[in-house]
Amino acid sequence: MSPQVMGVVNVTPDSFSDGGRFDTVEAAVAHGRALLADGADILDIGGESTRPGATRPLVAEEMARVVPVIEQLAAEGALVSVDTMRAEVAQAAVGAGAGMVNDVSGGLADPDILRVVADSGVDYVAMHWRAHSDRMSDFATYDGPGGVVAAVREELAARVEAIEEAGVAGERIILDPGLGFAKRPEHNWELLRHLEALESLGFPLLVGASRKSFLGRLLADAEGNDRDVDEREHATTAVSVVLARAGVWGIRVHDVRSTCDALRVLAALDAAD
Ligand code: PMM
Repeated sequence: MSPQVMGVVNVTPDSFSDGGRFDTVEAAVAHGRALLADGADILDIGGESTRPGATRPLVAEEMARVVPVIEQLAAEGALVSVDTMRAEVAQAAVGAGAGMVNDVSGGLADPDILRVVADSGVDYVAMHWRAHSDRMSDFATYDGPGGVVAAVREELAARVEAIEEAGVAGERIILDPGLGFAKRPEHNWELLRHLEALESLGFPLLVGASRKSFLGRLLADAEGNDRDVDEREHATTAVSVVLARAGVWGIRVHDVRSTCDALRVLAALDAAD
């Protein structure tokens, strides 16, 4: 099966890849519609930037950014996910029509979010996470046996236990390795190379590599300057092909069209068997 494509709508002034571009309700809604037209299956609406070093918005600020956008797009029939670590924001988002909570902290930042998810019965993305963005680079150490792959697997398994204990049904859980979150470039590559180790946990996998710094590093120029965030799209599409071939459930991207095109190439190839 072709993976679900999750299109990103960051309603933030400061996200690393698209900060400030869609920070009014009108602009964010228009962007969401454009992503749907490009083939997105899910729209992921976020009001907090998690770029390395980012500081956190106030709860009220985050809520004011995402709720009107979710309300509008959900009313138009879109499957909407809210990208938040906060229970209060998740609650308001679900009230506004979100059918999925995408929590980059997997319930660690605000454990009450699990109760909101359990009570509302929506889908829940639990990403691998160790610390907030202003400190996460201090936690990018994976020295145990099996390195980053074993550590991420084990830490996600522990989150699944806590999430289920909080009353969230197993069939609602989606796991995400959290590329770039407390991870250096080599950690991201290792995870991408060994997704089967995470798939063996028995849950659908969502992966977000789109425009991330490890791609900027990969494509650095001769002087060692990372490739600009706006010029990482071809590499992002290449990763989408890798992810689809690895059998992931979902791919989180900013440019939906290029990934959907790549998935259509793969589907045509498979149909020629
Ligand atoms: N990455 C970002 C934000 N939210 N959510 C999930 N589930 N997985 C990710 O990899 C992820 C995420 C990074 O920020 P961006 O929206 O600016 O790319």
